[in-house]
Amino acid sequence: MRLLAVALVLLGSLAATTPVVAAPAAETGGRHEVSYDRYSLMVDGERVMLWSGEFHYFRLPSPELWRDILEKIRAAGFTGVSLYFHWGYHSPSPGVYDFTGVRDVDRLLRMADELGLYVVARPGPYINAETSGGGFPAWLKTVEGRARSSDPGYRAAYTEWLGHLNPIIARHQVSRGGSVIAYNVENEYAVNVDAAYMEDLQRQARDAGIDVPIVHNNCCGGNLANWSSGKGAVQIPGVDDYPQSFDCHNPDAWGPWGDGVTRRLRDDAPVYAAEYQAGAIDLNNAGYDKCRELTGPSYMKVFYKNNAIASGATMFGYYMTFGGTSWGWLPQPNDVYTSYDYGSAITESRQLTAKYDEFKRQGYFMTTVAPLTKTDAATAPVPADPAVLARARANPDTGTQFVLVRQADLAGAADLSTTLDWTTPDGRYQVPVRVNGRDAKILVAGYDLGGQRLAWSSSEVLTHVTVSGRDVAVLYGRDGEQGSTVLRYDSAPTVQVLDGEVRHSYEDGDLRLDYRHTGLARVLVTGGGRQPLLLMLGTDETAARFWRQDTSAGPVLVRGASLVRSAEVRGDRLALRADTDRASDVEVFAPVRHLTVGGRPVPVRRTPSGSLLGSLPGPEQVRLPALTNWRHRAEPPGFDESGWTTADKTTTASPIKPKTLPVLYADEYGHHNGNVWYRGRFTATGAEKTVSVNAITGRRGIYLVWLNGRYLGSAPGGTQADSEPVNPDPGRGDFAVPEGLLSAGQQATLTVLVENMGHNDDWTADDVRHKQPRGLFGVAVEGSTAPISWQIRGSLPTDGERGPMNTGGLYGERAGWHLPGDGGGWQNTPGELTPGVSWYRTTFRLDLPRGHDVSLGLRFDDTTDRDYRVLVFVNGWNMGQYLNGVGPQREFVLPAGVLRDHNTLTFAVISTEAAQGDPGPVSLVTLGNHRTGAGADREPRR
Ligand code: IPT
Repeated sequence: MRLLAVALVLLGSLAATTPVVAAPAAETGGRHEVSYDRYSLMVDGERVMLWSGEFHYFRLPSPELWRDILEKIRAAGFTGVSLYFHWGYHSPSPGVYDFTGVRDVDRLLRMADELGLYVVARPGPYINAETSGGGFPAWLKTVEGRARSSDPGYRAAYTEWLGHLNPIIARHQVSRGGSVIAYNVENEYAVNVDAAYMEDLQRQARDAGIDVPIVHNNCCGGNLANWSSGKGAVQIPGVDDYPQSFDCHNPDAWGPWGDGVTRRLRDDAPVYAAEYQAGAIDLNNAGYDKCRELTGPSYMKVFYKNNAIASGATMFGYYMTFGGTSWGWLPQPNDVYTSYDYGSAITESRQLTAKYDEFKRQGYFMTTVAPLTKTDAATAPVPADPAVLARARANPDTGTQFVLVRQADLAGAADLSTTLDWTTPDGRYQVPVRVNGRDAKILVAGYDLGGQRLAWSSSEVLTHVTVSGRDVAVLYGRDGEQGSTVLRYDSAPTVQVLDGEVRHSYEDGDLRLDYRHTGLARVLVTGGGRQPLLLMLGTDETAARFWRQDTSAGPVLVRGASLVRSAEVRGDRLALRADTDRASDVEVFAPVRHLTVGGRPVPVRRTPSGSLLGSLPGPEQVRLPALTNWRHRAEPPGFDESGWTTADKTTTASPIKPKTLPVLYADEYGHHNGNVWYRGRFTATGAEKTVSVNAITGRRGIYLVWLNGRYLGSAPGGTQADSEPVNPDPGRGDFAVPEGLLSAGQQATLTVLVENMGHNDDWTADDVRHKQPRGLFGVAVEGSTAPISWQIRGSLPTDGERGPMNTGGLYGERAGWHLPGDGGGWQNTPGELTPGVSWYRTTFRLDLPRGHDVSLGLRFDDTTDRDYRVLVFVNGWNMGQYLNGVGPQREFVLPAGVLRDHNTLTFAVISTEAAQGDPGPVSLVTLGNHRTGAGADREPRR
């Protein structure tokens, strides 16, 4: 009986830890085995804390800057990135796929490999992500069969996509020497679920050689399908959690959507916080700074730490870590506008924020303290004050304990101080703790910190490294708060306080340090039967000035610089690639005697701390040109050119049928992005009274109407974002026919310009939402029964290197007016705003300091009373749409790569009215300026 039980337990644990991949040993060159159990993922049997940040390559059309973002993510202590892949971004039309240039995801995965960042690959086919169609190509709207199901029409379509993408992902798996450690099928597939479809996605992945664990991000808890068991189940089901919701107008909110504790969904797999809120979409036009406040450091402290200890999760994906730009026609218009900054830790202009610092504090801890990768819930020490809540986990092998302290009332605002009666692995202690409102701490006890034994500390651990046989550790606490740390020694060690005020005492093997957190205190402990320890005791701020980087000689610490991208030990020299946004000290804790930064030697001296200290120059000033010499050109409203397509379809795959025939949905005629021109001809009777138009554009879209060349007016387009009830009369506009404009028997020409702001997503997996049309939905001329014969002219399928989502169907776009190169026809006379489309352009030269990373934006400063909108083209790249007087966005980030030394800036301006003057004033602005080591020699990690 007993034997059997033991055997079963063994079997159970074997099954759970059996590698998912059994790479033959002979072939392993750079290959590694990925496995997992209920605690964590493992690579070659070693536990991994997958602390990853979400990044969307498609929101940064500049591959060289992908590396910048990935380096910033890694430098914050993340061990991984979570990457959506966007089907529609790669596929202009059925059967056509492009993985080159800004769509070169092989290059993206290569970068992650080189940087040693694990990747959770998330290829959809559906991704949501507030992008047009939720990542579906718009041509899918014309495919029969319900999307996100096993319907054959849809299956054929996504089989194409996965057929292209899966092999790319497969060759970058950890099991093949790359860094893809998990594969995410579908996205929050929780309603209208179809298990056969989930199975097929997994089968296709396996058939393509995907052998890493398959995961899913389950939505919203509750009783929705979560794919943890039964048909279609995945190996590691995760949970998406957005406890702060998305109301950025209310940045003081505190968990309106719950306490964000990630549920365990399977006993044999790690707890996976697949998408954990790290910012917010700006649903209600509050501006992203407010979203950054809503999800700021206090929220991160309380919710992230609470979750880590309450759930024991070891797999995390923070959504978003860098949001980026929904350039071109990438936005899903019902939720977002051009900027997808997301209030994230790294801004849209690639700047590091206070949230980045908090990520770093938590990330360094999570990824330094290895016992965190295997913990069970444990009995927590009892705080003397019940208003303080303690929660604990412990590592069953090392005994190390992790105690979360926060206020029992999650929203509590008092400043509480109390004592924990804490039975640690090293004895029972009365540990003083303080938890202010909206703060939380994870305290550690019984931890082998390098060569030291940390009995407990009321300060938090940032990180520690061992340099030349000496431990260097950084602990921190809130500025002004008391802290105590107890370390164990065989005999009384020698304690030297090098900096700050730290009291120390030794009794029964315990070295106790007491101090107030302020600045950066330094204590050197030698003797006592252990290797030396340099202990630095900082505040949130001073702790965040440290950078930890791995080198071939082990991890090193750097203090100072605004970013340390990488570090390499070469003989007795440390080579850093680092940035500065001001002149600053640089201090390194590394087994070296010399320092170079960005390839240049930096004079250093040895400090009493045993570190090397030098100084780094700040950046030079940036001078930007004024934008002058604008030229102008009117777009012909297309009343009489030829080459239009006849629009005469009478059926559509969309479940939403048009109000009048023919079907005028732009997608039916292959025009999937941007503006579309329509021309309808009919024989007039002279009795026409009103032209009634229905057009669907998505939120904030408009359409303009002309009759026989006379401008009749404009109206907001419909959105139809909701599935139920379907609005029968979307985007309705009634335009009076001017007296005498039409005469009996003569041909009348109705011209309509309809904006397509992007496609609905398919969150509800029911087609009613995502197959909602764009373009004209119905047209009726009151007082006439004459048939209207329609023609349409819209976007070309793709704009070469800029891809399928860059360019719409304006006349000027089709003619290439948005592209660099003059082409003739531009006038020096300033343009007035006239109803319809007019084009403006200028050129400018940038002379930015070399060796600097300057982030630039374009700023609109007009008053908001005139009704116009601007498509911003930089060297042909559509960097977004400025809506004068609508929404909060006035600045558009222009990434290097799109920007060059010589630039052509072109505006397509759509105005609904005649108004004085052009869209002025517009200027270039500096959004960040760093002297950078980005371009210095890099050395691949693996
Ligand atoms: C979750 C999606 O998975 C993700 O793609 C993105 O849309 C995110 O939300 C919001 O930015 S959906 C969840 C909020 C129900």
